[in-house]
Parts: sequence; C-alpha cells; structure tokens
Amino acid sequence: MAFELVALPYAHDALAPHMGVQTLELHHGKHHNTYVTTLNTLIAGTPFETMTLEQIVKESYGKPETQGIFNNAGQNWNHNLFWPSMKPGGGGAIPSELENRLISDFGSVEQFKQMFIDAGKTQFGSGWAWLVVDQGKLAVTKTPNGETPLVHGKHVLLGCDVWEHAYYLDYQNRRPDYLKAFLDNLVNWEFVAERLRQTD
Ligand code: MN3
Repeated sequence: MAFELVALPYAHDALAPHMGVQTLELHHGKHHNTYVTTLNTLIAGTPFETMTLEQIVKESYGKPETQGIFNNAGQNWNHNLFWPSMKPGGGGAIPSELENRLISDFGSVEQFKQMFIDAGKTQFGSGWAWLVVDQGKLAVTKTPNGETPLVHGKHVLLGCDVWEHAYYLDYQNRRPDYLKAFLDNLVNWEFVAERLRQTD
C-alpha cells in the first residue's frame, strides 16, 4: 500500500501571518510530499511495504542499511502530527487537564514554553522540539533531522518543526520568534489535550 500525502486540515492562508501561504504551500505540497513519494519508492518490493508508518519508523531506526527509509518514514510521521497540531486562531486557552499537568510537571505554563523554545533554539541544524510523555511525566525534548521520540519509547503530544523550510520565509533567521509564535498563536491545544488523554 502506497502512502499518500495527508490533507491540510485548514486552507493555505489560514495560519497567516504566523505561518504564511507560501510557507504552507512549499512545506506541505513540496517538502512533505517528497517525503511521501521518496518513502514509497524506497519501500517498494521490501518487507516494509506491508507495514504501518509507525512500524516502519520503529523497524528502520538505528540501522545503517535502512537509514534512508527511516529518514523519510520519520519525517512523514512527524509532519502527519505537525499539521493538525496547529489551527487558525490557535495558541489560546489550554484545556484545564493539560494545563494542570503542565503546571505540575514544569512549575508553570510559562516555564514549559521557555523550555520548549530553548529546545528548539538549541537544536543545532535541522530537527524538532517536542512535548512528550516520558514514563508518566510530561517532558520537553529535541531530536535531529527526521528522528522522532517514538523510537525512544515516548508518547508524543506536540512537535514543532525547526528545519529552516518551516520558518525561513516568515521569520528568516529568527527561530526563537517562530517557536514563540507557534506556541502563542498556532498550537491547537485541544489536539494536544486529546493526545494526552490517549496515554491515560
Ligand atoms: Mn518540515
């Protein structure tokens, strides 16, 4: 079964000015689409062809001979999570059950946001900043390139793409400004809260 590019859950202009039309058209329509087509090409005729995306990510991780498959499978998984984690008019009130967990595990929502921004800012080169559930506790982490916390046994609640293709047209070199706008104006906190419920 060949994988298909997931549809964006909003229009290309719906996240402006925080994430512009051109960024979404290129990022979803070109970058993500290339991960889909490349993955399909790489797994054709291999045992990976019959696996789910999550299985491919886990099975291809950490093996030099399947590094290419992992890169593209990981990036598909990451982007499939990234698009619905944002919404027009996002970043508002956080559902109370999630807010309470952020406060109990990080001290405050502001403390969590600062840690998340720092993780994204200090990811040298391309990668992702994450909010995960790690052994029952919320934690912030970061990964390089297409790597995902899934392969480290963590349940992902939220991820922010800090590859330059995600923000350069809108923010140029100001990655921290992009991370702040992501948290304050783009995140669909109901989506994050729903993923938290899936761990209970
Ligand atoms: Mn990307």
